[in-house]
Amino acid sequence: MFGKIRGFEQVDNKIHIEFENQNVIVEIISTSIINFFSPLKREERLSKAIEDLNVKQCNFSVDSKKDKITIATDKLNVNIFDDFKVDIYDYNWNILCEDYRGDRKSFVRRGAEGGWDVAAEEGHELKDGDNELKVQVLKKMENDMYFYGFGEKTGHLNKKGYHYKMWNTDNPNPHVESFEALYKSIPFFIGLKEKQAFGIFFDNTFESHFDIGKENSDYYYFGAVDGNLDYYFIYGPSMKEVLNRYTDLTGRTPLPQLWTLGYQQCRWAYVPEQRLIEIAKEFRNRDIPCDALYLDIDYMDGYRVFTWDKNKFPNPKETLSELKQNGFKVVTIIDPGVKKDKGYEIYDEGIKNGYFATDKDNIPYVNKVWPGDALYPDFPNERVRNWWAENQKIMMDYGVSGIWNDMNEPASFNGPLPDNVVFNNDGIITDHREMHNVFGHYMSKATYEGIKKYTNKRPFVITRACYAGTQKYSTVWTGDNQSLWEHLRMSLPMLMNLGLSGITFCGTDVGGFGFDCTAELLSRWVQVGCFTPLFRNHSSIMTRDQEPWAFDKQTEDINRKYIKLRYKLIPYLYDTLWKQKSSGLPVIRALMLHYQEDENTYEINDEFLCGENILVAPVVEQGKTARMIYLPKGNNWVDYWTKEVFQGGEYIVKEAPLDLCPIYIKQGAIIPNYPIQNYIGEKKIEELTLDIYPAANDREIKYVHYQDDGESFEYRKGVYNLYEFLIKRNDDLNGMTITINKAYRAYRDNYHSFKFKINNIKPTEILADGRAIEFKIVEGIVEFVVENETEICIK
Ligand code: MIG
Repeated sequence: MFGKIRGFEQVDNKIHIEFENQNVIVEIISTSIINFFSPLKREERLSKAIEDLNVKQCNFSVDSKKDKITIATDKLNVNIFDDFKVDIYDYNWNILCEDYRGDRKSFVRRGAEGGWDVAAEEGHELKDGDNELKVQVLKKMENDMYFYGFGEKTGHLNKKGYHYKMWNTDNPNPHVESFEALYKSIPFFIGLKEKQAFGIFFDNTFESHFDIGKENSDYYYFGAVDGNLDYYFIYGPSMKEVLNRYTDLTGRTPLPQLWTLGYQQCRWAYVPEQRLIEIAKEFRNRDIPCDALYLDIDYMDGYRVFTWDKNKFPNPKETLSELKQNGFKVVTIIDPGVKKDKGYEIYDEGIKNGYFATDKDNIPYVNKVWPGDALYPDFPNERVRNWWAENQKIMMDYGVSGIWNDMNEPASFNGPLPDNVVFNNDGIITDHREMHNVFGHYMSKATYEGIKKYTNKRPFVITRACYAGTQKYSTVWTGDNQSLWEHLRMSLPMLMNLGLSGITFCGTDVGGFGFDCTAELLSRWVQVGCFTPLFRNHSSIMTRDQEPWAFDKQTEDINRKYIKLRYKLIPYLYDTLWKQKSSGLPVIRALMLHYQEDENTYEINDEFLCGENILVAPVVEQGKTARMIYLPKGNNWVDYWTKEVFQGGEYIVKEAPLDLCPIYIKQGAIIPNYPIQNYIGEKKIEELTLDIYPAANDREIKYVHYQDDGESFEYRKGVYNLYEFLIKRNDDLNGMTITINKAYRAYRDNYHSFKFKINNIKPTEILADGRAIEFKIVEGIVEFVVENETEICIK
């Protein structure tokens, strides 16, 4: 297709290559990131995911030998051949990513000759050959490769052998392994080959496909039905570095408000207001912490967005403010579909100003969603986003604390919108094929910016559809799962892969959305939710009640236990999110992100790390009360419940009765804890607890704790505190020294004291700044409190 190389020219960090039939630009973004671009549709890249391309000037060389062009940075070597074949090597010329030279050739699929029509008539879905893609890149598959990322996909952690489609899809059927697409499209993956990792970000918003050796195991390919050839090769060699670089390109999750890490309760539908208030009361009466309640579509007046049904909510402002006094924030759903209804302000304004997507004849396009006939705001257009941002003020003025964006794939009651619906992409007239996958992204962006402008607090937006980069604006949930064990199981690899795709703040509907939950399933699901950044129980209209108390006492107790554990862990989660701002590492992590050298971790679907130091191995099967757990190699692990120490690199069997979720703390970790509160901010936190798991052989452990006001943007001006805790084992390995360093202090509130809880030690004496202090031993854990002392010596 490209033909022979005719010549090249280097302009700054770009190498323009002229091929017989097509021009190409190879851009050196940094020593480890290279962009490969060919303007098959448009002259420019016009990325929707990357807002500020951060080019890091670096030394590189370009050479041309008779059949190839060779580019070398300090980290990578790239050979480019005729037909734009590209081979990428590490610095030592180990191949990382090699273009496939053969033809696309599918595995044999027998049966196409006969029986086809009949089988289809019976309702079987038959694969009708392979996708012909306008843009496509084929890479050679090696036997020992592993593939992760791809955003929100069903199935297992390792995606080798499967085919996925990037086309935001609202499919209400139970999500199963054979689904190629769900609500989100993140055309990014991480490949792991001989322990070296690289990433490929194929920045194309059209329907795209990733076939990871399903069509044929000799190659994998990615491609799209239209658009430019535009992909970034991102070198590691560690997965952590790949993720760091990918999120440097597409952005990271900003610090959320602290309360958003609390427990959240949702249901379709908490109406009328008495029901909402009743739910709030139940939480407080039953001593179950909760920070947020949700209102689903029925709070609106005839599903008109930005309105309230005055019968169900005669006085929303007062109701919300009353709830707020008891620590409940209310999050309301806002769908994109605007009801076609003369006299309804949002509709009238939209029509007057041309804010809606149109058909090819420039007539506002109408489809059916909840309010009946409805129109779709043209979110890719900045004017429309500004208008939508302004509308957020309506909800903020009512006292709403966050906005939940649903149906923004965009979905309709008649399937996907036609290809030729017209959008105005910030000045470029284009169509639905190009804007579909970024519709939700732009809706979240508008929502984020509006909330930010009108509250000056960190916006809480939750979206169902997204594209690469949406993490800058919104948290996500994984849509309409069901109360099925299979869906609890599947949520773990799905969340881990979302994390490996730059989505830090995510969660599933705890307990399952559709179908009826059981007591046992909710008990196990809350044990997972406790560790997911978004911890929200949600269920559909007409399904069985699913609140923490909806079953029996045992289930309620289990919910309380894990929701309370969550509130203890709030500072740990918040620190993890703060660290993520520079590392790009998510909260939910696949094990190999930290244990890339340990191949046993590459296919673990049912364990995950919450941050760096907590390994969670939940039970995800009905009736099971014991399970096998793999503890990764490289350090020891401490059973959170029994404090028993295990060596990494081994499989163990753990008994796990219904109220127990197996949790292991990395030896050497310091986990900060808050006291349990009914909601974030209920208590002024004057004492921070440090739960410490010292390792005999760790000479030095350091943990940095971050503190700020938990809601404003003042931290961006430097208004926060940092505390450094440094633990050194003494030479004889019996005792240790803990140093407390208030490393940075600009935020007014400060802890008055620190409570230390140290596991697995037996001290004879503890000195704080040279003075002997009292300590207790509670259930084998050494406990003591210090105030202004900075050096603690444990003997
Ligand atoms: O399919 O607003 O995923 O969370 O409760 C119905 C009603 C539309 C889909 C969302 C779900 C929400 C529901 N919505």
